[in-house]
Amino acid sequence: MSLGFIQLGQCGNQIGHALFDFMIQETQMSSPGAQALLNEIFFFERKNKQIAKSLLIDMEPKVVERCLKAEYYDKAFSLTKQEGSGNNWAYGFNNHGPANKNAILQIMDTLLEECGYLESLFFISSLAGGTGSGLGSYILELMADRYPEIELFNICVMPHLTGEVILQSLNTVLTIGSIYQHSEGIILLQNDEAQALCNNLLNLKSPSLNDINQVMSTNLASFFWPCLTNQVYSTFHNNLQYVQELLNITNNQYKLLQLNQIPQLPQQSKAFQNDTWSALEKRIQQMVLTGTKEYNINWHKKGQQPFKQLMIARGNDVKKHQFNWNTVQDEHQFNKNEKSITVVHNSSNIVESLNQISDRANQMIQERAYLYQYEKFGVKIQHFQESMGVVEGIINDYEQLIQ
Ligand SMILES: Nc1nc2c(ncn2[C@@H]2O[C@H](COP(=O)(O)OP(=O)(O)OP(=O)(O)O)[C@@H](O)[C@H]2O)c(=O)[nH]1
Ligand SMILES: [Mg+2]
Repeated sequence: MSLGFIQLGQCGNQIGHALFDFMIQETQMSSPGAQALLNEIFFFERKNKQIAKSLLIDMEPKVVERCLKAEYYDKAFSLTKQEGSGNNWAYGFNNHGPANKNAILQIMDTLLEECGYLESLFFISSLAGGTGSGLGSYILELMADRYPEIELFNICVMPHLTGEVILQSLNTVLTIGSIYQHSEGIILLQNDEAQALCNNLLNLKSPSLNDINQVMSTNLASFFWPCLTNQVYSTFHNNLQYVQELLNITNNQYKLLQLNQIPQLPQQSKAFQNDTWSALEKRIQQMVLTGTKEYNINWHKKGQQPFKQLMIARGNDVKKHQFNWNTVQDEHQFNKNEKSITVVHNSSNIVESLNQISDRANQMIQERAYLYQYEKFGVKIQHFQESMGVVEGIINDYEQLIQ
């Protein structure tokens, strides 16, 4: 098993960096088996050094330079320029894309040569900026065409819905409109949710971007962390077949995935965790069914079964519990939690935030607000209308699932 990443733009690079940092830290508390699997799946070895199978791409140098201070990243797998995309999808896609196409293919070829093969590539970026969203969409298309044998997935950060960047809804619609065709699955992370989680569960009154990234990267790592089936030192096996598992919960029509992990506790409270497996299981299932979070679980609503889901339970005595949903089990106490559960789910409750974004974008398109900034870089009104069509189609498909 071999998984690669492409970290794009400010957000993608910061979250990718936090993810790799977290996984390396977690190895200090894990079995030799998990370490061996982690090294095989996410790193390759060069001269006794572990190097992350990750490309670092941004059109500004600052964030990538900071990432490269970590010893597991290699400068040869990075690409930066001096000018970002100014929160403009069109500039990222139509200018930075073609201008950097050959350089990107070259670093990808070098990565493949060094690590042998990749089963899958995960693109990490925000939906609202210009580089991660626009250049990211361009590279996804390029990879789909050039490396059809690699399964492509996205990890996308949705903007705060209160609106921080004026162009965010337009960029989001253009990105989803573009990547939905080529991506096998899109894991959506929400800035608003991560922030509320910091406020309500981690006692962080005004969380920094770093705190938010910590939450997001830990949640991602709870999916990516290997699960051991075989403890015999020479024959470690991972029973989490990432790509297959994700393909099992998506299809051509339904590709939007959400990630929940419980419990979310401040470090100092972890020693006092006394949840039973059935209590944790009940909580996370109710969260998934009702689209609520650990800090506001709705126990009164019956909720809606997800289209499909994957559950991963980690911790003490996990194999003694009979889970209702099909569950991958691992005895590792992930992130110092005695017990924890992660669910990756494909659910219709995603339409709420999607509707908000699409309404705002629709209004801007109707009023032709800011569209001239995109026209300058080759994205015309028809392109917006097509992307809106894709997004409305997705919303419509998910609404069909609601009973
Ligand atoms: N969670 C999280 N969100 C971020 C981070 N950095 C930026 N964002 C969000 O990402 C969006 C802006 O996108 P960026 O990733 O900064 O943009 P970019 O891809 O670098 O593109 P340009 O700067 O326009 O070239 C906003 O919604 C920010 O809230 C981060 O480190 N973590
Ligand atoms: Mg940027």
